[in-house]
Amino acid sequence: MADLRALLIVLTMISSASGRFVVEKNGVRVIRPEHIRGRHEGAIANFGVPHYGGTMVGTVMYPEKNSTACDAFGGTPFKSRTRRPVILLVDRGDCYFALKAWNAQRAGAAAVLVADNVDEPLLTMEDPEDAQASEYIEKINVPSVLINREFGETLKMALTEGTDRVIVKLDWRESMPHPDERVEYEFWTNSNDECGPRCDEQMSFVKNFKGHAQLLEKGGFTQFTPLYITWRCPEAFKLSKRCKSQCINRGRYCAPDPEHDFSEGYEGKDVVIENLRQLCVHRIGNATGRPWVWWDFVTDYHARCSMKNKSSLIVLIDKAFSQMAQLDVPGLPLDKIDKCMGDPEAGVSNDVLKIEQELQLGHGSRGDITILPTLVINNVQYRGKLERSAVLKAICAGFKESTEPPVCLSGDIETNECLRSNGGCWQHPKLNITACKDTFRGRLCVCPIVNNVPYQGDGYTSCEAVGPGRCTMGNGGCWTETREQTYSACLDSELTGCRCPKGFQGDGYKCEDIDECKEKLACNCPECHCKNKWGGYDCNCKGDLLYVKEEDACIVRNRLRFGWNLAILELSCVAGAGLAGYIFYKYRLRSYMDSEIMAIMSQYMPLDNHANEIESSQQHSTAL
Ligand SMILES: *[C@@H]1O[C@H](CO)[C@@H](O)[C@H](O)[C@H]1NC(C)=O
Ligand SMILES: *[C@@H]1O[C@H](CO)[C@@H](O)[C@H](O)[C@H]1NC(C)=O
Ligand SMILES: *[C@@H]1O[C@H](CO)[C@@H](O)[C@H](O)[C@H]1NC(C)=O
Ligand SMILES: CC(=O)N[C@H]1CO[C@H](CO)[C@@H](O)[C@@H]1O
Repeated sequence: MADLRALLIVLTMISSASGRFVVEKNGVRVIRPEHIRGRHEGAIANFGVPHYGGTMVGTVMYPEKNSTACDAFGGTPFKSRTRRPVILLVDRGDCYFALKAWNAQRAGAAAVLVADNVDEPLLTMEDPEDAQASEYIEKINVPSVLINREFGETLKMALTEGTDRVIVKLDWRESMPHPDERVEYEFWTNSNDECGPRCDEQMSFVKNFKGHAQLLEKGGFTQFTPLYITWRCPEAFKLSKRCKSQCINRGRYCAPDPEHDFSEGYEGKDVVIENLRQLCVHRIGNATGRPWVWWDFVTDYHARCSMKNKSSLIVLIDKAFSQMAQLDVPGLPLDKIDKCMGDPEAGVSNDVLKIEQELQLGHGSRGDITILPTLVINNVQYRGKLERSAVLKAICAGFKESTEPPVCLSGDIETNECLRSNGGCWQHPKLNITACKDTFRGRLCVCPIVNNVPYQGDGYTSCEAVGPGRCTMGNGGCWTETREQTYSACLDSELTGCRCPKGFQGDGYKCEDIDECKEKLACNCPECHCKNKWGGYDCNCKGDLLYVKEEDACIVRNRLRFGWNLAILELSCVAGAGLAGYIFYKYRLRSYMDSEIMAIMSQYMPLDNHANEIESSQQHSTAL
């Protein structure tokens, strides 16, 4: 990105002489092999997309040839056998850092580790200011991390030993502070839009991010502040032509001439004035409870009068501004904005710009602002490309967990990592079911729950439906086949696993018909004739014999008929005996009852004729 220190034309920066620059870091933890386990640090590159708030576990690979990754590898030679993402380790040197990342990404890497080639503290890998490079820089989507030489050597050593895979976990969860439910962020920018690819990138970011920024601001989720860098004219040059053309308020607030040519087009002081105007729009908007008008104003301003149009004049800008203010940002009090801007020719300091210059100096963990544009989120400088979804991801990572606004959980900032080789995650071979989950914290490989049926597994190489209903989900991953009949290796009565049904053999994921005849499992008798069929067998007996499956033998049909007769005879005997028993029982019961009743009756009356008395007593009791 534009190094402001290099752009100086007599102007001096407000920052301290050393230009305290903070190297933003992420964790790199070695998980395997055992003997080099441990936590290290890496410096986040200022290109690509760091997975702020997330982690990535991957297999480390190191190119055998061209280990500096300065030449395209050709094809995608780096594929992990385990489907885990590949983290490509490359050496520093010979070409731009960004080119290494680009070559690695094209070769199939999901992240890049650049090993330093000298012993020194970690530094931030910048993208080059190079028209050719800008073509691929914007296409870099993988995160890049610089690690120190010693750690690089350790990894390479472990790789050459080759006994175990080298697995590391890149961790950006602590790279972005996330203390509470509001994110404060600042955008250090410049109204100058004539600095080549950098300015184009900046402008397209503002345009593309506007929607999200306003949504977050209106919902009270964020507090956004645009900030503008200004320079100071050294005392000795205050009256020089250079300072007069680049500064306002008598050398107090300056900006380098956009074309580096004082006789042509825009002058530095035009840039400062436009910066001031944009600042005042934010200040006044903020004071009236609508800080988001800044986004409208800046995009409108850019659409209507680009500094690229050399024939535009300040007058035109002013005109466009008033039009804009009336049409698109209704109610923005112009007089207040004029008052805020003050008189650029005055020999006194401007309240707004004075504060800006003070803020330019680093405070706390943030460090000085020395590159433009710079985004500062929760007082930490953002690293990575200035692109809508990458930035939104970083902002979302700045919320205390589970307080993220809905926009962070929407598909809008999905990393789309699942679109590329399914993010290295498990995928159902037939159904549209995947373990890849896109989130703003990066893609996760987690076994899904589909139609209330949970899948279990490592998410990378395997997921299996478990529990009731699992057989409805692609037959629980088990074998099934239909010919004349359907057979399945998924049993609803079991919560996991597959088992080949009777008549088949295999592991349950693949089942094959058992040839019962050949294996001599059935139909073994000398008179038997065996014929295998899918899922079973047919067995016939020679001549008039009949096959009895239970006994696996052939028997004479007559014997069977005789058997039947015997059975019928037996049955009728049993039935006859039963009937006789019943009659006998009935008779006994009746006589017993009669004698009982008579015994009771005789206690109340003298009985002459037993039979008659019973009859009358029965009538009597009926009448009662
Ligand atoms: C914007 O307004 C809020 C409160 O309304 C205030 O805390 C904040 O400092 C203001 N920002 C600027 C840049 O003036
Ligand atoms: C540049 O500004 C002039 C004057 O307003 C205008 O006529 C012209 O269309 C502009 N050109 C571009 C490319 O915007
Ligand atoms: C697969 O499922 C996802 C969501 O569940 C859906 O968006 C996508 O269109 C499906 N793809 C196919 C090929 O059915
Ligand atoms: C810079 C460099 O070493 N390039 C080499 C990359 O690998 C190919 C062969 O695979 C060589 O031909 C290049 O010289």
